[in-house]
Amino acid sequence: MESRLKALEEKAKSEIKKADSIKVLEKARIHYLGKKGELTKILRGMGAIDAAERPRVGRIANTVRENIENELDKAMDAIKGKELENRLQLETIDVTMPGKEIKIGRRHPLTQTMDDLKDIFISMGFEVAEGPEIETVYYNFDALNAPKNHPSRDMSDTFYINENVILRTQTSPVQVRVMEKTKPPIRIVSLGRCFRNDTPDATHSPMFYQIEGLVVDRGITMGDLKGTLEVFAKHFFGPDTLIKFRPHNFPFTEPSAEVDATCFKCGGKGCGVCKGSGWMEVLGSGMVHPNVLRNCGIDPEIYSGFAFGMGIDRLAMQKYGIDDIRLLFENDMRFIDQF
Ligand code: 2NM
Repeated sequence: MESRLKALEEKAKSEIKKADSIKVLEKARIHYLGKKGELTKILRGMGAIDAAERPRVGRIANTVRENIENELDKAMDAIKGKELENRLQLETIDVTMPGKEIKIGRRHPLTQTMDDLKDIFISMGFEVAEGPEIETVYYNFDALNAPKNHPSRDMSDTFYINENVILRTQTSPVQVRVMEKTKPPIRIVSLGRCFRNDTPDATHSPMFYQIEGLVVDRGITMGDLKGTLEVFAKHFFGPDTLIKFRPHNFPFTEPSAEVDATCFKCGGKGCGVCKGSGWMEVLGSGMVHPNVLRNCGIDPEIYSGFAFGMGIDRLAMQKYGIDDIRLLFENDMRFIDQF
């Protein structure tokens, strides 16, 4: 029995030495020392040997068990150390490697322009009003004093959903809605999408952005209009900007004027942006027509007002030197990333 125990110890030790994983070691532990393992099998034969011999053989058996356990623990430590080393090697981070670029979004040039416009007009005491993009013919045309035969009302110019419902062609219906339910003083700007049945080219898009402003109170004059637009132009295009009024005609204002600003690029000397004239056409404006006030329940004998409107796309194009409106709506990151 003694020799069988010694042989078992040698066999176990050599097997443990060859083990290269924790799993193999666990198997060996069960195989040699487990409840139904090799050592137990040998010890079952204890009954057959001399009672006097038993304590000695028992001690040898214990030593064999301890020796095998020690070998197993040593081997386990070694393998764990090696596995840790391997993992450290595999998971090493090279801090000198260039990092992965995380793309951060930015505001679209139109959004930037709208935020600038809102800041300027809010600083002058205006509030921002909103309204639907799908409008009725009444709010888009009739209430604004547009005659029934006005060319802008034609199917070829405006997107009709049905006889009475259209995609708004300007944001003035928002002003009408505010005037209907607000007693003056009124000071609002409305910004948003508008739609016209235009074939896209460098300067036309069937969907575009407008900002319109409206002030209604007692004693509002063309002087207030001019002062307001001058402050706007200096803030938006630069402090040396001058503006000039040219007579024009709109159904919703009387008198009406188009407004030019000195070219922000050349300051009025004449350049490519202003096509040599020194001036850029920037907006339309006028004194709100008495019929429009009346349509909205405001007495034109007591109140007067001014209004103006401009294309936000055009302003953004002038400011950022963009020569094709379609670029604004293609969502090409190579373009948008430049602003
Ligand atoms: C423009 C030009 C001139 C305008 C008029 C009104 C309203 F509702 F008060 F009648 N809102 N916006 C207006 C006036 C718009 O856009 C070129």
